[in-house]
Amino acid sequence: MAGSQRYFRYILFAVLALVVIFFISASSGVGPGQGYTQKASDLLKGQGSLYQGSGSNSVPAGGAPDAGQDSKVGSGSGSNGDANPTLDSDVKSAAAPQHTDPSSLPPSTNPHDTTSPNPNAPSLHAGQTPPLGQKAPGPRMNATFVTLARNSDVWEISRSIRQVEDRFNHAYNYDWVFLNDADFDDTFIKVTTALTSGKTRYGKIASEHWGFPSFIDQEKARKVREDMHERKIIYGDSVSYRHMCRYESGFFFRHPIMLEYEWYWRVEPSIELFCDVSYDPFKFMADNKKKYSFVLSLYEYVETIPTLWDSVKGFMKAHPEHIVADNSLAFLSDDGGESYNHCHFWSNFEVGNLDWLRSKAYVDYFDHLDRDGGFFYERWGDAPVHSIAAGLMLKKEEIHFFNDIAYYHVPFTHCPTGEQVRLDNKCHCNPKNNFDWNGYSCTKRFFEVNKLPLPEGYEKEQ
Ligand SMILES: Nc1nc2c(ncn2[C@@H]2O[C@H](COP(=O)(O)OP(=O)(O)O)[C@@H](O)[C@H]2O)c(=O)[nH]1
Ligand SMILES: [Mg+2]
Repeated sequence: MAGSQRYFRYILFAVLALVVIFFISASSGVGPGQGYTQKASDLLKGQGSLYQGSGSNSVPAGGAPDAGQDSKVGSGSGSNGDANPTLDSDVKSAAAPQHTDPSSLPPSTNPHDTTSPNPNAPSLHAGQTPPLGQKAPGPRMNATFVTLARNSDVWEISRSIRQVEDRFNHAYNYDWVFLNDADFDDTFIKVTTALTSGKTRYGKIASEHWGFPSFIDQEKARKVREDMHERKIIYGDSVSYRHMCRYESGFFFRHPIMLEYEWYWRVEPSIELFCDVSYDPFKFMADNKKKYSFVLSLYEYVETIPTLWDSVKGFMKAHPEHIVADNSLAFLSDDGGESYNHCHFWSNFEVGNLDWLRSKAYVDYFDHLDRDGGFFYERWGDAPVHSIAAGLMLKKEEIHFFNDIAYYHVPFTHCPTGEQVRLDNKCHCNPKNNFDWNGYSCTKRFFEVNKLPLPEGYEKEQ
């Protein structure tokens, strides 16, 4: 009896030892984003459902919730026609949104801390993207990809999705929201659902968000389109392009489906991603208190926005309370705000914070611009509209340049500066095509305004 008790004690001891070894190895395992994961999981304790409060019961300004094909659920998970669906269980485990409160993080004092790639952050070591089929460890943000598209864009958006999935999302499985002013057809839904690893959702845009507001003089708008057509201004005669720009400027973040999220990554048809994204950009944004980001910047085509800055000045006068002290006015203007230098972040790529776009400051700004009519009497693009907002209403350090996200949208390429970054991230872009240090880019100005050190090796890539 004494002998069998001894054996029992040995076995108990061995089991305990195994449990201890398991916990030690689990907590010291090396994986992408490991440092962040540890820190964030502490922060996440007790905050799991905060994101639900980000407006999911609201309706968009100006009316009833959007009608249409909300929430067709992809990834073979069946479909759900509710306007505010609950996540089904297998999707939930893959993409369970969680909320990190960035304000609880200590402020950074080192400029490198908030650059990407960050040479001081061991957790962001490149080249560690999990192999296809393997999930990245750690929490997920309450985030989604978002694409505005027509049914005819299906094959072009498929190319984009495939690249985003292969380079990043296969390991993270974030949701993907598709928005359209018409009903999505079966082919679009079938093909895009098959390509994405997270949940897909399809929303129809409310007609009041995609049309002429009542205060627009149709005759005046028509004459402008004719004139722009004569002057061969790109998309100058297009009504739908104007609706698109206005929608991206003022409404996509208020679509009922988008109200459920805190972060978005905008993806357009026919883009390319040339490098692995070996960490979670949403989490990077949250952890570093970023609200808006870009990969390419350039000068806007002046003919499309002749009076945009006048309208912005009107807004600044009417709402001085929305202009933050430590802003990026110097990125937008060379004369202290008298005139616009036309620099803007190219908004076909954006990773940003939806709560900021839904803030009173941004909505007041959009409403002011909208009333001035330039979306129809000129051809204001959402890129300068977003950029000016970010430049005036965000603190400098809340805007982020992702050097390590390599990107192409016709006709410009952002290929990361620095050979090691490109090798680590398995990039296939030619650094000679990088637009950043070209005279038509505003990226160098962004670095100057923010007093950031230029990325290593930029001189060789000018
Ligand atoms: N649903 C819908 N999407 C549109 C329409 N026009 C453009 N888009 C989308 O809006 C985004 C910008 O349009 P795009 O043609 O790429 O403009 P560009 O990048 O400025 O040349 C893309 O995601 C398009 O798919 C439209 O009339 N309806
Ligand atoms: Mg495009």
